[in-house]
Amino acid sequence: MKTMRLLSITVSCTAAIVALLSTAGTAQQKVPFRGETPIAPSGIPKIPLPDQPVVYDTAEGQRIRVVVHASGLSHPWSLAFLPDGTMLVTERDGRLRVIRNGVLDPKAVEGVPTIRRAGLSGLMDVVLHPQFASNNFVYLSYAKPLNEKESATAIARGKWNGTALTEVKDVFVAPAGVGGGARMAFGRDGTLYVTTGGGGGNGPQDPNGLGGKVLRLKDDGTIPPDNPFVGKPGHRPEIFTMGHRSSLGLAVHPGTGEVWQNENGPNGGDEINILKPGANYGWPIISLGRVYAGPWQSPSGVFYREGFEQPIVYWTPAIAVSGMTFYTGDRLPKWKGDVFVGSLREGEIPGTGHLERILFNEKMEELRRESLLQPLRQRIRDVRQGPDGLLYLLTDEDDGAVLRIEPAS
Ligand SMILES: [Ca+2]
Repeated sequence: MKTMRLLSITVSCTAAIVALLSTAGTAQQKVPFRGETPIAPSGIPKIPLPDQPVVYDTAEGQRIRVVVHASGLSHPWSLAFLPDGTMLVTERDGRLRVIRNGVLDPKAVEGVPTIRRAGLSGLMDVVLHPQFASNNFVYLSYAKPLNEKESATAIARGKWNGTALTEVKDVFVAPAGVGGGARMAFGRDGTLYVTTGGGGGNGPQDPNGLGGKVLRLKDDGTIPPDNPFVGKPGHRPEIFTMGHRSSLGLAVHPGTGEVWQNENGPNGGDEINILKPGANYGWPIISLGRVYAGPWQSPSGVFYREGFEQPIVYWTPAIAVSGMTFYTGDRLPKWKGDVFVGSLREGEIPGTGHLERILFNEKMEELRRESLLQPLRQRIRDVRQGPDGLLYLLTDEDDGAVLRIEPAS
């Protein structure tokens, strides 16, 4: 009798839960889509950057002051510091700009190749040769128009003469159609690492194509003989790692010399990876995120498969990772050794870009993660350490700026 009553209570409870779930199911908000992607909501308005420095308390007790170092840039993408402290900044539309002592030169640098602006790519990264002091080489990554319709990721190298780039030539041009974010970094051995976007489809898993890869080149654009796939049939010898979606950050660990890369998932599944020669990082077979329309990217929610590397850090929801740097300076001592990553927007919501700080232990396992500068509501495209030991950020906006983070006390 008692059992019967218990059973009947269980049955009615179950019925109630089922009823509740189905009500909840029909009560979800319907949001507008463009194709397979929900249209981003616009409820958080843009706000101008403050005209006075802003002071923030942060988690480790590192009190900071955020200063607008320079403004008037159009969608700045990357920056590089010359030995004398002069800053070179790329603008996505194809201009290279100079900032001296916080003053933006109104004239763009001459010598930049013709780029094609498409989607979010155009003129992208700027890096100096490791021996810049003696050879003055500056490298630019960009979307190169090949003909009226086609373009490809290219790397141009020129000589900085103090005001302009001279003797500019392409040292590398990818096959037509290879595009996306082209971040560059020189490794300790003097080789140049370059990211390529994965595009749609299975390209990142194709060892005979250059989309969705990290490439490793010599400083003249030729192929280092010790690249992992040199001499392997059906494999492009430029490839260092594969299985990447949309890489926007690349930085060399100051202690180990390993190359760290970050990439964007779609709706979640942003990653930081440590690159190992010849390794496969999984896209689009495995991912820790969802596709924009909702389902998991990995079939049946399989997040791990033999033969694929897993990230050391991941984000779900996505923060739209961008530029990345290790902080090694003394001016912000409580942040020494931490990784900083720019965020363009969080959780698919515009107006939520910020800077993330990640604290690791000695084994490079994550201990803490902090979101910084959210009140500014800026898309943070890049973050770099200046020769003065301060952090410099780029905001990816129509009226883009260089922000400086300095100690507040
Ligand atoms: Ca991955």
